[in-house]
This record gives sequence, structure tokens and C-alpha cells, in this order.
Amino acid sequence: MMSESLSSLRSQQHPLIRNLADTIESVWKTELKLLPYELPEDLGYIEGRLEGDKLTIQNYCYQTQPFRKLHLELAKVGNNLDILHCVVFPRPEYNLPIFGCDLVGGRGQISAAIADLSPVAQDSTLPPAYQTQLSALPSLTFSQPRELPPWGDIFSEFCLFIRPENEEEEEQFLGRVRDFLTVHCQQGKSAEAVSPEQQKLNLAGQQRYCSQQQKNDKTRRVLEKAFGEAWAERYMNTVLFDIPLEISL
Ligand code: BLA
Repeated sequence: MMSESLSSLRSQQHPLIRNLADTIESVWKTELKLLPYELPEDLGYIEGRLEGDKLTIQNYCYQTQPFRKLHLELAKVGNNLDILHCVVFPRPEYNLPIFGCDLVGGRGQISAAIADLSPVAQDSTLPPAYQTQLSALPSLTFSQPRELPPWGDIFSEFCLFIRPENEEEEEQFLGRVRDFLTVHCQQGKSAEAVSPEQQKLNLAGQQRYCSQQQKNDKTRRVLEKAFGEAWAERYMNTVLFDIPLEISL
């Protein structure tokens, strides 16, 4: 019953969202040993109303040894808005960046496609192994690049933020997300724990990432309109961009 409604939400979404969700799960399952990550009880599958339209949210959440939280969220607002949100937070024990991806579209067109491996280091650089591997990827050109908002200073030089113009560009975007995520999973598997002092710095970098993301008014507005201000605040703080307060493990 539950899994039926899950797969049907995906089947109703824009093909790029559907394909990207399948790709993300396939990389995770191929590269990692996934364990469940328990979200607050009432926040796995959610329904609300936004200006008369039904808002449905489906969350999938896991953890692994190197990664504290691998979160994939699919959301649909009536027939107007389809959303994919994905973040992979490493445990602060490791010098690893944060993977993030957001796709927003509606009525057959994706308006925003963003993907990045975002640094958490104080000097805003990615670890050398990421720099080497990401620089080696073929360069891509998109006809409609988009400009990041001011809070987007958390993203790396490799960040893609575009409005894909056709299926070829959608395919290129999807391939790049697969590459980012594969690099991330592979680096995660070979990562070694760092000193307690360095772990604190990594944690501070992750906290900064989350507090910047919480400034995204476009996300907040959709959630506030459907569920109210307090709910949106709780959802952004506990599900989308929860800030780990201390080092676990
Ligand atoms: C943009 N995010 C948006 C937009 C909407 C949402 C409606 C505007 C689309 C547009 O400008 O074309 C809404 N996104 C949501 C909602 C959820 C969501 C409701 O994920 C969840 C329920 N956002 C992220 C992550 C990144 C991100 C992980 O969640 C990046 C890694 C980025 N979203 C992001 C950026 C914009 C955006 C940079 C553009 C913001 C702007 O132009 O001001």
C-alpha cells in the first residue's frame, strides 16, 4: 500500500526528476552499504494543500559508515510543481564535502537544475582528490546558465546551475550528477578519520552550509504556504538541513 503510493508519486513526475531519482538510488545501492536513517516519525510521507493544490512529499533517508545522512526527497504540488531535493552529508570525522542537488519544474519544463559538491573547509576549497577528479570531467556547456542567489556562496567552482533547454541538456545534467555522486561515494569509502580539532572545523563548515541553505526563501515559501510558518521552519531545520550539533560515533 505504502510502496505503491511511493512509486506512483515518482511515476507522475517530470521524466528528468524520475530518472534522476532512479540514478541517485542506483549509485547509492551500487557503491554503499545503506542503513536506514530515521526521520522524525510524522515526516516521512506528508500531504498538505497549497492554494487548493495537493502537496505530496516523499522522503527516502539512509546512513552509511562515512555518511551521516543520505536524503532524497520527491515533492509534487498539484500539476504545477515537481521537486527533487537530495543532500549527502558526511560524518564530520572525515574531510569530505557535501553533495547537494535540487531540481524544480512544472508543466513539462525544469526551471532550475542545480548540483554541487560543496566544500566545508575553512578556506572553501575541496579536498585535493575531489579537485583532481572533478577537473578531469569533460567540460559541459548549457545554453541557459543561471545566476546563484547571494546565499549560494557555499557552492564550489564545479557547481552546475542551469535551466535545461532540451533533452540533450537534461541528459548531460543527469550524467554529471551521476559522476559527482560516484566520486563522492568512492572518496567516502576510502576516507580516514581526522583529528578532533579538524572534526570541529568540518562540523562548523557543515553548520555554515545548512544555515545558508535555510536562507532559500523560494523553498521556505512553498512549505509555508502549504503547511504554515512554524511547520516550514521545523521541516527546514530537522529534515532538509538539520545541523549536527556534535560529533557522533
Ligand atoms: C530554487 N527551490 C528553488 C525554487 C523552488 C524551490 C520553488 C525556485 C525555482 C526557480 O527559481 O526556478 C523549492 N526545493 C524547493 C522545495 C524543496 C526543495 C519546496 O528542495 C523541498 C521540499 N536547494 C536545495 C539544495 C540545493 C538547492 C540541496 O534543497 C542545492 C544544492 C538550491 N534551489 C536551490 C537554488 C535555487 C533553488 C540555488 C535558486 C534560488 C534562487 O534563484 O533564488
